[in-house]
Amino acid sequence: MIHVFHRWIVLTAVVSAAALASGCLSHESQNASGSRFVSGGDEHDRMWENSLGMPFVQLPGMSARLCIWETRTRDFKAFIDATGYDASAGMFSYEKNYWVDIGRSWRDPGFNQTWQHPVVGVSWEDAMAFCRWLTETERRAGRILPSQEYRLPTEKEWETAAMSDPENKALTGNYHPVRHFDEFDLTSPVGSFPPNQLGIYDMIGNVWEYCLDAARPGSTLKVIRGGAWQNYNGKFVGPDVRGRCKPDMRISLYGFRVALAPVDNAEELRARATSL
Ligand SMILES: [Ca+2]
Repeated sequence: MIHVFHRWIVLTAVVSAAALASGCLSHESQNASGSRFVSGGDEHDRMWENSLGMPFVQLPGMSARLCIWETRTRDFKAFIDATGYDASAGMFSYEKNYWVDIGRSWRDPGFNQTWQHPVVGVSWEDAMAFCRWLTETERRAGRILPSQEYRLPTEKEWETAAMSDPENKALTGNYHPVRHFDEFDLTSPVGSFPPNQLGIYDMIGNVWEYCLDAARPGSTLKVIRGGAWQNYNGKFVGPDVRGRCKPDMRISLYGFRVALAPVDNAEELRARATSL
């Protein structure tokens, strides 16, 4: 049984004052390093890829599959191109030591992103809209069954993925640029760091990841997990770190990861999430 000690980080408005004060963005460009699959043996055999080239693995003991990558800019662009969905307004970006809304969006979050980087500056609601579109698209194409759907992972699913590898609890991932723990000053292309034992990447850092669940009983706030590229220690980044956010919040620290699961399972979990 996985024991998780949740460290709460309140991120209801933007981010904590400490996190804001600690941030320092540069504007260096980054090249896509290419993504690495787990290859060979059982790990490779149980990988499944959807129409956008998003690979999924089965979560042990659960009915859901989870994408091994955070959702990329290329994935979100496919959604925008197909639907005309407007995710352009109200995004907070880090400008000269302040988090402000100066009209940036996921396309231009204030630093260079390739199509292989995780999308940032999209809200929980945007992520849910992406999942609904992908579900409808792949059902029509026969890629998934009518009894399956894409959605955000529940916390239980996210924790199963993040905590599956005790050795991977160490702070190996993309986080704070000033401390130079890693080679990336900002976001990194998905899959740039070693995967955990399930073959899943970037559960630690890079971007905070939305979960399906409400932050607490009766709350409209949503759960975010794992920390992001700007965070720098165990208080703000790691597989057991938990934060909360408004569902319409857009900021260049937040992104998301997608699960594919049976509809019945999703409805049950969604009902549980909204009734908490
Ligand atoms: Ca992450």
